[in-house]
Amino acid sequence: MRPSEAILRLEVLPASRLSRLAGQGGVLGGACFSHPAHPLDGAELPLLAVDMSLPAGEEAICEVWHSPEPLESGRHGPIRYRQGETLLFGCLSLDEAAPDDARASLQAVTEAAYEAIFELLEARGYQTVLRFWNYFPAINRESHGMERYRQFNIGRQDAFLAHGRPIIDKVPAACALGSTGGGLQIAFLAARANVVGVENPRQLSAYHYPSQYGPRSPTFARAGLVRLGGRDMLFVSGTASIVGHRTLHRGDVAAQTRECLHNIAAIVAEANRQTPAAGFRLDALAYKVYVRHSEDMATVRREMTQFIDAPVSAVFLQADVCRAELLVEVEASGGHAIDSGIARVFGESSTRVEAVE
Ligand code: 3EB
Repeated sequence: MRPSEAILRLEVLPASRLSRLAGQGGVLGGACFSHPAHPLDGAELPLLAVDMSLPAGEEAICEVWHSPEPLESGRHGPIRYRQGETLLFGCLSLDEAAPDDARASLQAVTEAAYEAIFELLEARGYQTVLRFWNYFPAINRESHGMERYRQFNIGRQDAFLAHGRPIIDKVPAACALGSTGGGLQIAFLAARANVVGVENPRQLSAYHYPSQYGPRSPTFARAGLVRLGGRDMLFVSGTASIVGHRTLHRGDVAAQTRECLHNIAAIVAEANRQTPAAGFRLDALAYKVYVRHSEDMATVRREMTQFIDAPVSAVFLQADVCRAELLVEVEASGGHAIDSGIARVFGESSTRVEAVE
């Protein structure tokens, strides 16, 4: 199967080449990252413009999801979405406004955002989410006597509960990172298919974290496993230097990067144990790497190069991670087609990578 025919394909491209997508069918949607946020004119497509810095000298970059299914666009409240027969991609940006009750504004806007998403998915007959991406500014700042990431966790969990969704075991893969500016931004990929949650034997499931990390445990699985168009696909959540529920290697970004990758390797092994025929491999995944301090980019890239030891697609971004002592977080996905026509390849800074089948 050529990548253009794969039921789902991830393309990583510079924002300057986005316009060439406009006349092209088959775009579900995606997200672009730059500082400041890149103005996106193709408003017809659900493309999220996220204010997030890249390594010095790198161009604004976009992740775009493609599907060959006949697609149609729609809006539901604040959500822009595009769907085919089996896949739906949506995104929204909401400004924080003080609610008319005692809730923190981020908690309230998060709950409203997730409620809108679940309403849309219920209306369109998409019950399963493969992946959520959550971005909002000042993720580690305190207000209302609580860190904002913890406020976000309350709002997210309340929306799951309000829609009768489970908050343990059968929960979607996700990530939550601090953007440089803008409101709450969420992107999601949903499917008309059964998704199986994958947990990491090295880590306590996040939905069982003890209350020292906040009054509500975060509602996400370590990974989601799905079979679509005859292919097994894996969506690995943001993964950090956490073993059990504890942060390891405080202040040591190289060791934290290695721990992240050990965790992803454990998740991949667990996914392969659950679906032996899938044969997921670390060197066949596409990565997104969030580094807290831009001066640590080179160290993180070096550690990833040594660990993975193969050219893979990897987007590096500067972002705050959801525990103040975490310096790096890595997410990944695989099993879908990957077309990384750009740079961000280990070892070299601008090599063309062939589409991975
Ligand atoms: C962790 O393992 C690191 O709240 O959606 C990773 C992935 C993290 C997703 C989320 C948070 C989330 O707890 C943080």
